[in-house]
Amino acid sequence: MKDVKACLFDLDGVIVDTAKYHYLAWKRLAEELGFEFTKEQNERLKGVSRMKSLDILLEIGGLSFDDKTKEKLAEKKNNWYVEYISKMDSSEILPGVISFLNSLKENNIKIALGSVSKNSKLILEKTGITHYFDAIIDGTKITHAKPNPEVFLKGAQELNIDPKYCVVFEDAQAGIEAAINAGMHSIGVGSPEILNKADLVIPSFEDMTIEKLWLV
Ligand code: B16
Ligand code: MG
Repeated sequence: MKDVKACLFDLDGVIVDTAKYHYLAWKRLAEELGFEFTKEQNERLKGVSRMKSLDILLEIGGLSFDDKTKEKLAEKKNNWYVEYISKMDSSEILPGVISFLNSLKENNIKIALGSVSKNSKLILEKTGITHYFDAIIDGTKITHAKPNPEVFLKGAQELNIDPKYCVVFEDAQAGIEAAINAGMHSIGVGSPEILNKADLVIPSFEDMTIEKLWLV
């Protein structure tokens, strides 16, 4: 599509690899609760909200708790996670991202964040890229998780751009579905097998150019 007016970016797995810090914090919680949590099992938590992630973790451990205890456990995990991401810096931005953001600016294409993470602003601040974003929609602004299109529709609304001129970058299947549900174009970042519903899949931003936006 030649007339792309905005690009909306997922955060974890697209701009930075915070999945490793989520994993460390969930693993620490699992160990405290007396069970093991593997890297393979962590795949199930990618792109999933914090409370839904906790439900999956507890299901893996064969445990169940009341809502109040679950809130406390999620808070404990989040405190550890925040401790890890507070040490992040610009070196953790995934390869090719900055150069692509710069070319969007040069081409007057708007930039928005569409992440379910409630810690998005802290991550953008620590990695020094907040100024690139014309709109930031994160977990604090939405009530429905992906594949619900809310996060991307709110982004387009804040930018005042029709969804049909928007392109979403996502690493999770649910995120690509959210883009489709929003009536937007999508580019998957990662494996074509997992992201088969996307209009185009790139292995990383090192392979991304403005011209590729015309292909979606
Ligand atoms: P928080 P994204 C998602 O970020 C992560 O992929 C997911 O693993 C995490 O549980 C979720 O954010 C919530 O994060 O606990 O920081 O609110 O991929 O939507 O950028
Ligand atoms: Mg993601």
